[in-house]
Amino acid sequence: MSRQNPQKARPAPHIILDYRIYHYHKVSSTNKVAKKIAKSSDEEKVVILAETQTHGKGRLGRQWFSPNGGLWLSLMLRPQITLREASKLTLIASCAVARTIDLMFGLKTDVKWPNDVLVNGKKICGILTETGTKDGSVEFVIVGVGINANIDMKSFPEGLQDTATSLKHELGFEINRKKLVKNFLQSFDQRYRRLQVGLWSVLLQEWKNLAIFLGRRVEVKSFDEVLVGKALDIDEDGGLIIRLENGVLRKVIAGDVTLQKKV
Ligand code: BT5
Repeated sequence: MSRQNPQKARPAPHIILDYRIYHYHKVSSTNKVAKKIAKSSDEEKVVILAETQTHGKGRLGRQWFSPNGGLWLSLMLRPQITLREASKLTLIASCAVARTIDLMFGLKTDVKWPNDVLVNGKKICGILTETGTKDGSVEFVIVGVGINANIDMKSFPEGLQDTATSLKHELGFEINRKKLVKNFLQSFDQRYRRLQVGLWSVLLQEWKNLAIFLGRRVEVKSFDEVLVGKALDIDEDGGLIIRLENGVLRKVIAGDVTLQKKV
């Protein structure tokens, strides 16, 4: 993959479909760079790609480990959606990553609500969707996608050794990241276009088909609450519906899901 040196001005873009891709050597966070562009221009379908991030972000202020060899990118889009619908972009991006990994490498992938793609039960990709609003309407959406591509297991911090994996580790060889970007963008764009023409229910069904935790007993940490119950469904807004042990149904809009062993 060709590299751009760090520089203040934007590097020359590569074009894939109608996305303009700006490839940086090192940034703090691709989401942060994409957000700056969103706020200072009326461009859209901009992709910020970086070889490494010094302050890669997860949800809720968590850190995202982003060494060389991974695929760290953010899509900046201006969809006609409400704030409540922004999570739909996380779900379609997860499907696009899962299908791309499956088609390119034959690896079986699962998705975990709300923003993970797993291989062999371990996190290979995380997605961070952020929105910018003006007068209550969505002005832009940043979909940040981190895929552990050519990363050696031994380079992951100790805390991630048991929960994370990489394509290199699963396959035993280094993959072509340029092809991965291209295939992911094609896959994402196909779904993004379907979303824009009202095919959300088809897209949601695709995501559900990849979600192995549905129908299983889960623990959900949501804000200050810990809920245990059966993960029943994902509703039209992308919220998780669980049936608690006392039979009560609850909808969760944000949180972390862990599969429980006992049924
Ligand atoms: C996420 O958050 O999974 C969202 C990750 C989004 C990263 C992309 S990279 C490009 C773009 N630019 C950014 O700055 N971010 C996006 P969350 O569900 O909160 O998970 C975060 C947790 O995952 C951390 O607290 C760690 O436990 C774990 N983690 C950190 N780095 C990881 C990695 N490389 N692989 C797997 N797990 C990781």
